[in-house]
Amino acid sequence: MVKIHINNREYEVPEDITVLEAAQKVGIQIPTLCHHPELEPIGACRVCVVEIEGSRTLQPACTTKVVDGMKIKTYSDRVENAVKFNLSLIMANHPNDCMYCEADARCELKKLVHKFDVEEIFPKSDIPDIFDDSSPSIQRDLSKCIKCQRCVRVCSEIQGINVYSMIDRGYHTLPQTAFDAPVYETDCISCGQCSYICPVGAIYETPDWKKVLKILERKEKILVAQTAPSTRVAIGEEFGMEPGSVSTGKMVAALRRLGFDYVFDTNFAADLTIVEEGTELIGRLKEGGPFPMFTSCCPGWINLLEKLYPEFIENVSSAKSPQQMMSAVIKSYFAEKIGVKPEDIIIVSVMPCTAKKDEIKRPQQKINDIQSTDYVITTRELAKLIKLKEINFSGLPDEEYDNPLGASTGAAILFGVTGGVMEAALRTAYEILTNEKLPKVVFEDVRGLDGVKEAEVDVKGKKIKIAVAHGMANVRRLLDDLKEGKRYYDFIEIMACPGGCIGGGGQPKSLDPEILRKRAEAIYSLDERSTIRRSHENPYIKQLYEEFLKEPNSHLAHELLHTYYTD
Ligand code: HC0
Ligand code: SF4
Repeated sequence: MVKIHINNREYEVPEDITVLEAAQKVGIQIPTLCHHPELEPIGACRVCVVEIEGSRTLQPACTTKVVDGMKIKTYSDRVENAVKFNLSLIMANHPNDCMYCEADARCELKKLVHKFDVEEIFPKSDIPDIFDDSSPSIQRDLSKCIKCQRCVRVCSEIQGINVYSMIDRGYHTLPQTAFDAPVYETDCISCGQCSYICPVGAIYETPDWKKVLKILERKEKILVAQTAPSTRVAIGEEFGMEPGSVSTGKMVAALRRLGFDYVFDTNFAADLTIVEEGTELIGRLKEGGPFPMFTSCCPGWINLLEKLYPEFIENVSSAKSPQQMMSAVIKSYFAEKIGVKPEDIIIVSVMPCTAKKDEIKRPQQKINDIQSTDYVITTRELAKLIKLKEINFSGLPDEEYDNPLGASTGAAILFGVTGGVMEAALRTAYEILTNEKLPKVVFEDVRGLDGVKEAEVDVKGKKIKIAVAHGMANVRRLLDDLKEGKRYYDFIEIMACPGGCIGGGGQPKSLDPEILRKRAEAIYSLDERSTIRRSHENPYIKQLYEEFLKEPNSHLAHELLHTYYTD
């Protein structure tokens, strides 16, 4: 520990942390822009400058380490003037079109400009005119870019993809793709982490909320919504609720107020996925491979597979993702039940993920030439629609999903967090393989936020080696080891985003370093509170097989619920 003074008060803080971290620990806020708790600090924006006794110049708090006896001032006329000056330099290259900006009230620059009452000292200059709408998942409007480099860093440090680098120097510098290629033509996997971390409106999810608003207002067809597992533990943050709050019932009520005729739960299809994918795993265990078998539900991972690791294509489960299984079931089984044609139904899914916008366009997932899911909006986009329609989210009653596609188990909710698909699959596979009840449903080894987790599961004497990886940089290290024969597993779960879907690129933005842990805890509490915790025990899944699909991996199940990948 070291003793330091901040604003004339003495504090004891751990050594080897930065001035910014020390200030945050003792409850003193220092403004930041380029800083993000998940990324290496670079001190680029100079908005976090502080006075340090003995130093002639102001120092960036994010890159300056504390030393014993250090005397720091986070607030003084000199600091305030410097922050204002640095913000007005940023404003000189930034348009004032906030009315049209996708960043909305989430814009970190706007908040600081208001807070510091920044005036425009410099005339506007050099605002680049680069707009990229090549991707179904993300759009880039570089006129808004403030050169914080968060997108560059998250794509390389956390995702290991390296789509962007800073091109040109000084005020002309911009995060660009190699040869200025449209982002969709690069190695981009559509994970949207760059849109999640962008402090302004320079990168954002492709705004499908506009199309959804139109179809809600026209109301020409039967409108069906489905909501992904992890949306319910995050959407409340958009309405000022504590991180980790569970708002399932309010989200369902809000979707009804918006005008959806039916609100179904993607969790139902997560249970269905477990039955289909678990059957596939059992088949491979009996027939001897191919191993490792990989999960297939994360579309960011499938993009990585097809673009950069095609040698593993035959290892990936053929099961479609729950989103796509759900829409296939809605436009077949459910359409039949209510006596309408599939083309009379519009399905909007609410996902924490931008890659899901890309997934629905996969040509091999069309059924009878019809796209299964019509639109995907992110958790952030749903919140925007709720705000636009002036629905009082926190005041809504808790409502239930519609049935038969609204009921799910504790296993299904686990899909929203890293390790959850594995845990859910093991609960079912173990019981089918052994014909015995699992002694304990919780698999601690696959829980937690470590980048790669591994375990050995004993299924009546047969040892199954499993691994779980999330955050693409971790995933790539694992895949590279597999390629070189350094590791062996039977079954591997992969999620592109840090933490799994709870950390998806379309989730509410947060600078809270604990955010993933809080959302994960909410997911585990939902599993604990469930009366049924094994996917194959979901009574509506049993009914779906009895009435329609007949049995897992049946011919019809293959037609509707399975797919293939291409390189
Ligand atoms: Fe996920 Fe999913 S769990 S990918 O993270 O499998 O997006 O939450 O909806 O499809 O169920 C995202 C979340 C889903 C799907 C499910 C899977
Ligand atoms: Fe990189 Fe993901 Fe952004 Fe694509 S969407 S540029 S892979 S962070």
